[in-house]
Amino acid sequence: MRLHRLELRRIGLELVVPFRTSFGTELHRDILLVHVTTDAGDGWGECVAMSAPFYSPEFVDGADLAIRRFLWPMLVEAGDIAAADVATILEPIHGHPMAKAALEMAILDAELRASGTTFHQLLGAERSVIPSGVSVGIFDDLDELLAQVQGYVDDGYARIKLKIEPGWDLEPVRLVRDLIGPEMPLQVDANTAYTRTDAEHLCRLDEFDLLLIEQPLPEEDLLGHAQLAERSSTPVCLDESIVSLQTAEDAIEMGAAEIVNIKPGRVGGYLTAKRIHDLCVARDVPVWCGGMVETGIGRAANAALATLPGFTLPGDISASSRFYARDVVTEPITVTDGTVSVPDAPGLGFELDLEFLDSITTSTDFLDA
Ligand code: SMG
Ligand code: MG
Repeated sequence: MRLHRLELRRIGLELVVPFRTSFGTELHRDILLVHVTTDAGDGWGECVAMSAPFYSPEFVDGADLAIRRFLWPMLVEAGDIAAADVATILEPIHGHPMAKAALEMAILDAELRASGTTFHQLLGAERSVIPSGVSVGIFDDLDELLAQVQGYVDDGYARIKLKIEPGWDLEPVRLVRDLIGPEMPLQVDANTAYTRTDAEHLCRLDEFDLLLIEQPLPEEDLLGHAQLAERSSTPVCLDESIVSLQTAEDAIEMGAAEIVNIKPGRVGGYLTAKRIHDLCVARDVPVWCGGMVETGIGRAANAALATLPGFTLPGDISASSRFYARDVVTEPITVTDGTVSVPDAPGLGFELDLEFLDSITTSTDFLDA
């Protein structure tokens, strides 16, 4: 297809509750949406870069600039392209996977809509529902944490993930395990907050029968994760460290990733995410789909991705209402009996609520091809 125009649209959304992790607190989201118009129709993508570079080096203003200055011009220059070509065309640009992923996503959405195909049909997956997990932030006090967790249990989520950091780990995990009982799947995510010297302390989490511990150490520290994986009976899962197919392969080879969290934005797009899935299946490494506090745009695509057979663990694909009072899509993501239904509309699976979208738009800019 030939690209005609790119719309860069920024929207502002408030979270229903502050979301605190080991690297900061999110209260308000400044989200970049990209909308491509092509000779075959149009499509939308959501950039998962956060406002500030605390989760990864990318941030929303930087992604916006990278798209304007480099990525969009390269795609235009390439002429007649398919979604499957995007990653290769953009390969000369180092980094910026979230910016690249947003563009690939919009082009993929346009391509699928044009052919009347759903994303999960393209993937060839057979499930129509996927298990839904919820990610729970850090709180000032334990009672507040327990009240939130109880609320999510009542909502029917299939698994709970607790954010941890030094000083907020063994005690909250113990109390939540007591609250939810021994059967309910529970996991933790440190977002790189520990160091190798904490290995002995982290092994004390073993008694809580966790599904996994996610990214305890800095993203570059593959060896430290491999050493921890040797010592601890809780499986070590990598999130921030997995930035490409290559890093996934190396981490698995080194024993640093017993489980992989796949986030399409972090690896440069949904098509690379699928390749990482395939690699993990071949290596017998379980995967699950991570979340970046997406709107229903990103969540719809994530739900389709998670229908692939290697996604054997519940993902961070919670209901729209987990973070947002109102979603930008006409059919918000909902959780029923611990599952999310995979959207069935052509394209990535969402329809936008344009009236609402306009009301939360903070800026719009157009780039012609
Ligand atoms: O989208 O449900 C969600 C949030 C899941 O915890 C989540 N994401 O490290 O996995 C992670 C974090 C990254 C974003 S935190 C602002
Ligand atoms: Mg994580």
